[in-house]
Amino acid sequence: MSAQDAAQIPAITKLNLPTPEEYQKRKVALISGITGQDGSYLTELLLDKGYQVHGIIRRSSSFNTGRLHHLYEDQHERPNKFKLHYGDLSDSTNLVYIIASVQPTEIYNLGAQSHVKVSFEMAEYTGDVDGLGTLRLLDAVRTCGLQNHVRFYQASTSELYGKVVETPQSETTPFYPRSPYGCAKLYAYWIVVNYREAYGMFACNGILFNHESPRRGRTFVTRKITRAAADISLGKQSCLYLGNLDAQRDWGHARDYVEGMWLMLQQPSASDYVLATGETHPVKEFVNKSFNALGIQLKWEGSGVEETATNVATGKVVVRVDPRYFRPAEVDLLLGNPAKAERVLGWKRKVDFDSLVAEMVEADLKSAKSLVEDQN
Ligand code: NDP
Ligand code: GDR
Repeated sequence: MSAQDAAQIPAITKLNLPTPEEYQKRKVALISGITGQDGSYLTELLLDKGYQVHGIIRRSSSFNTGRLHHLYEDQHERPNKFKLHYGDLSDSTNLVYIIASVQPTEIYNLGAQSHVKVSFEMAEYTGDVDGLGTLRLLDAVRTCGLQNHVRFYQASTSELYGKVVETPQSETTPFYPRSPYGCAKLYAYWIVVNYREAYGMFACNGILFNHESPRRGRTFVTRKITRAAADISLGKQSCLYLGNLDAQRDWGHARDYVEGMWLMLQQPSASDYVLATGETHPVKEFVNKSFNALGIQLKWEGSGVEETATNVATGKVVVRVDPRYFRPAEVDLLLGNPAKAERVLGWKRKVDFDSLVAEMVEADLKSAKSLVEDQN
């Protein structure tokens, strides 16, 4: 048996496929995690580029398509361009069914339990969805006989670096994850590399450093800060409680990063790339900049769990530390080196740290004001 024969598993769905080159001429994307921050920006990008976009959404008793609302309405005008399918990364049969019916040319695996702190409380679930979920999606591609036809993007993460081994962190920096989330994503990273090497799949890891936006989930630190700062400036909230203020992150804008994801799948061959800004900032700096953007100057006092920030104008304490938000193991410092992506993909982030903070604060102030108006 040749190595190529050994790599084949029987395709349960007999598709009448053209050659990979012919197949790739169609532009059909399938996105897991389409309802998340990155999913919504990526959908906009791909629709603008003329793709037909399919997304996997979870059934929920509450509304989970808010970030897609503006695109979904458009669907009535372009019904063949954008379609959502119920599914879950824990359900293999469902993934096979979706891939067989959509026949995507590109798959973006963005679906994940993506909160690091939550992963300590839901470790097994996070391992199942973030780690094994990636395997299920890759195997669904093979089961459909599409392993030579589909291009696959995996949402890998700077959390793989975890404990600081070297900075700046690049594609060659050793991994040392520090959470169940990081460990699950480590499995996903390597299974992507393995399927590329074993089966010749066009599969890429984008090792993305933190990226934020006004659409960022509300429990991640940046959005938690900008929302609270806006509410405090309007007198709707008195104090913001945070965990580790000294952690340093390399924060970029999500819209810039989804462009890098797409670029990775347009290359002649598959590889792994870091996307980062090359700058790092402590959480405390994000707090200061957010309040400053609203005209509030802070005075910091104390240290550790006793540390507080007072609004200089009012004398009121507006930021306190709550150990509830500390993690059992922390990632102290992330600083990425995006040189490979800049050189090979021609990718460069456009939005800098100050503009990111300003955009997020402005958006949260606007929505806080409109809520106040609605209540009046
Ligand atoms: P979000 O948390 O905003 O979105 C996560 C998405 O995954 C949501 O659509 C969510 O659905 C979906 N999801 C969760 N569980 C499942 C499941 N069991 N099956 C299918 N879908 C599921 O994350 P981001 O958009 O910020 O990040 C996108 C990806 O990139 C994630 O994999 C994340 O781990 C990774 N990443 C993010 C970085 C960042 O800074 N944002 C940096 C590096 C990597 P629902 O809306 O129903 O909850
Ligand atoms: P992170 O993002 O863990 O880097 O993962 P998060 O915004 O949650 O934390 C960043 C840093 O801020 C510290 N922190 C707090 N964090 C939260 N969420 N809430 C707080 O109150 C708080 N106070 C301080 C944290 O300890 C941490 O050091 C994000 C996610 O998007 C992952 O999916 C992604 O893989 C990585 O970024 C890259």
